[in-house]
Amino acid sequence: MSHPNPTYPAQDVCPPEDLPTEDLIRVLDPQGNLVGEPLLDDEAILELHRVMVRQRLIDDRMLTLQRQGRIGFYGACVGQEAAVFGSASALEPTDWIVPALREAGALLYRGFTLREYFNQLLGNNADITKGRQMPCHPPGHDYHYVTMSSVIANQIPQACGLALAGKLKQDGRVTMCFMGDGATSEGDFHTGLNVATVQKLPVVWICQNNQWSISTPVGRQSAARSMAAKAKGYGIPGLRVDGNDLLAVHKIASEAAARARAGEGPTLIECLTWRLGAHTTSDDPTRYRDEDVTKRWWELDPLGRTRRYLIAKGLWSDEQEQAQQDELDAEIRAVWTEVEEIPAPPLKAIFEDVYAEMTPQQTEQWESLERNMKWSDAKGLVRKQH
Ligand SMILES: Cc1ncc(C[n+]2csc(CCOP(=O)(O)OP(=O)(O)O)c2C)c(N)n1
Ligand SMILES: [Mg+2]
Repeated sequence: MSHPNPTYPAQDVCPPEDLPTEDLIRVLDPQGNLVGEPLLDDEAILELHRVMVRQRLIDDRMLTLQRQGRIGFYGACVGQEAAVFGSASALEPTDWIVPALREAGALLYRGFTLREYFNQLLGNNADITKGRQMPCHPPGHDYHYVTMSSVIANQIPQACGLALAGKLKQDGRVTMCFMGDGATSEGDFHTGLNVATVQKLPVVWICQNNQWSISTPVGRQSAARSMAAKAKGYGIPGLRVDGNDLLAVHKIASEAAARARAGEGPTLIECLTWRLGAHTTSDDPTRYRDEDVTKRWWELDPLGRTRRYLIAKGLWSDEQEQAQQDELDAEIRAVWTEVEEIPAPPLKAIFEDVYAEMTPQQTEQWESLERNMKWSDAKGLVRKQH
């Protein structure tokens, strides 16, 4: 196969036609036929299908809004919905979720509202973090969801801390920690997996192997072709799941959560998938990868696979799908319209929530800033707030 950039030969990633067959766990084949026993009942599959479609529509809308300059930054999970929701749905609501980059949907799944999510994306005055956090990094304390950290892999040792606390308190909670394939090449990966295994912590490691770390293909950043194989060095189970198969991800993640809860220690699950979109809105994948491969991966889109299964079982139809998409899209647009009207936080908020009262230094800085803003305003230099 020809490749536009010879620095990245095609064999550094896995095209869909070369997917391994012997160690890839599936419940649904790419056509949506059952090849294993699902754990979920029909109602639960229909609900997760709705959640995945909603996430796709949110991503589509946010990507458009970013291109229109209405939000600053966005990272989508397009193509990885089965990996995110298949695993998040395997947990109890009080289990901890420690996300990597693309799992904000898991927080929405737990009840964080669209309004709260959009407020955070805008960093407006209704945003809990008052715009102090990067867009797309929602806070989820009330939902046992840790704010994602942009620093690759540093959530892995942190997850050990949560799991150790839970173990000491005997609270029966599981910690599910997400990471990308790129994160497995960081030192924190070793630190976290080693500690969790030695301490037999109740952790489920979910590695979404989307085969790219921004522009670096997986074969160029990891000598191991299988991320799950890395579990062997820690003496824990490592399982490789078709990451586009909702039913398989849910089943394997549920089994791992049950092991963790029973005190049997961590499991590493690799969800083999493909990043169908750009890394974030700051990226253009056409510059470094062969998008013909991406086109072929679209045929394995997890949403299409679940939908085909539901339709073949007589549980769903194209008409119901269209109606559901229209309804969800209308909700997304309506909430956005309301939230976009909320003004930015007052400038003084920069100095708040650090000390009970502003220090003399902060007061001085605030007065200086205020003077500067007045001067800029008089010169017509202040940008109108959204
Ligand atoms: C320690 C560190 N190094 C580099 C970066 C820049 N960076 C942000 S995302 C990313 C790639 C992450 O790849 P992966 O772990 O596979 O996750 P994916 O984006 O594919 O979901 C990199 C290198 C960072 N945020 N932190
Ligand atoms: Mg990756």
